[in-house]
Amino acid sequence: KGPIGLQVHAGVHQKMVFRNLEITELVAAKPAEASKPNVVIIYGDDVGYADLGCYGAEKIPTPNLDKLAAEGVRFTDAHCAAATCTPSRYSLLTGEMAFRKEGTGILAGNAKMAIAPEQFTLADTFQAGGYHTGVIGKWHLGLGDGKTPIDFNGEVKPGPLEIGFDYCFMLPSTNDRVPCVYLENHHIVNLDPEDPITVSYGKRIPDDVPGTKYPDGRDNPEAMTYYMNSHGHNQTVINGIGRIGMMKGGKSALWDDETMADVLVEKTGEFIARNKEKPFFLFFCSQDIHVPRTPHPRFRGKSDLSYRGDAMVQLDWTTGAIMEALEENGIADNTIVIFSSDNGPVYDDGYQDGTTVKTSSEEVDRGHDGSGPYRGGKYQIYEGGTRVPLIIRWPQGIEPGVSDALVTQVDFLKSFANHLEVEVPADAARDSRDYLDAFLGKDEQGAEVILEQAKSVAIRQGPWKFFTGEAVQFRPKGQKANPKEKTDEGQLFNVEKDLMEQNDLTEAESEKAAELRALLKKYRQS
Ligand code: NG6
Ligand code: CA
Repeated sequence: KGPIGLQVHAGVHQKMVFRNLEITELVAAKPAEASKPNVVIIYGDDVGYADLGCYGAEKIPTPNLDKLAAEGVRFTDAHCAAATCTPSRYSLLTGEMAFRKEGTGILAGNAKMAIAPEQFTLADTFQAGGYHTGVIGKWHLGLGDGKTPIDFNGEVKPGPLEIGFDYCFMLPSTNDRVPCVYLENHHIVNLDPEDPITVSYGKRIPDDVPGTKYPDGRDNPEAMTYYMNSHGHNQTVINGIGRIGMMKGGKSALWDDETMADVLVEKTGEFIARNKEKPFFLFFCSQDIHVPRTPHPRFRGKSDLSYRGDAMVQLDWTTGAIMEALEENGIADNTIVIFSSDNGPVYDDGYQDGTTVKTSSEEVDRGHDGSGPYRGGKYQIYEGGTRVPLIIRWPQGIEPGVSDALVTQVDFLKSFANHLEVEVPADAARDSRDYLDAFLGKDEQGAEVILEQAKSVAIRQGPWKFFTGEAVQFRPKGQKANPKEKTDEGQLFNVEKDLMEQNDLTEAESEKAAELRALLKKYRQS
């Protein structure tokens, strides 16, 4: 039984009935109680462990994030579920590791929704707990049912509203993929019906209506005036930036890359003001610092790096602006604010944006290493791929501090569900466990084991880490594979003593290796 007398354990049917109950009315007049703090997740994109000052960055000023950390718990061994975006977000929202489900790899901009409407999600958890729920920013989890093509000119669904969110304002996919327009609830914002959108991944779109097609970087590289691509990203050119995928039409609806952070912050301010009287859950997904990095001109030159560092300064500003909105509405102290990232850092991810890269497996930008002392980054099974910043601030419920507890975002769902006394359907969220005490800084231990996904899957247990197979999912042009990065026998590292995962201990610690091999196999098959 939930706190307001509702049960949500019998799957689809009950869930639908539950959704039809118009939960917003039930709780509308009730301000958030201590037992029901608002929850805001500020989710960075490709933000590495050491891209924040409070995690060691020296070339990127992040005063707002540092303040958040000083007032909350800063985690040193927190993980996203996967080393790329779609699987990581899938796992956070469903409490299930993405390797268990097809169609959860990096998705195209017209891919079908990775989460099925009948799946129970983190958003459902909050709805069932009497919260109003919203998602603002980058989505990248697909849209539509896959049976009929997504109709970007009509009702775009199923989408977030069909999996537990009451409101959405978002980029349908990513900032480097078409369509380059905002979606609010079921409709593209500012779309002129006389200029419909066509989207294609694969086949070129015929240029049959004069004036509706954008340049294609493959025919007109000179159109890529913002900066050139380095790999991929040379199809439709919008705002001088080459994108992945083809699009025509929708001119009046196009986003402006440099004001994206401002737009998302504005929408967030409105969401917070609208919902300040009721408990709410907001999943705020910044496009920063994913490519193309296009910080507003007021942030240019504000880091000692280039676009990448400046985009991080913009994300820090965004965080400060969201905190300010909570303050202005008088709810900052009873809001759990969570800052984290969907995967580790990457430097050249497809554009020549001035991020300097040393072509080895350990990349750095002008001496700035976004994964700090850890090995690797985005696309990689090494710690840099999934060990990300995690800061949780909640003045009414958390003592500030630093925690070395081992935690993973896949555990958010059950942790909040138990806190809100929401029953999760038996077959849902099977990788999620209740570690709320660890998230609130009250348990220094955290999880006994966690899984980390890249191309393969790794298991972490205390200082130990074991994985088999290919360690690196994608290498930028010019980066050679190191034969040691692929092993069928598996590799065992002690990530506390050997932060750079250099000394494979499968032989020296053969018992531990055998134990973890068996445990990993069990998890993968369960
Ligand atoms: C890759 C893109 C990369 C980025 C990534 C997804 C190329 C060559 N590379 O396929 O630029 O978009 O997908 O990033 O196109 S993520 O953070 O959303 O997972
Ligand atoms: Ca990402």
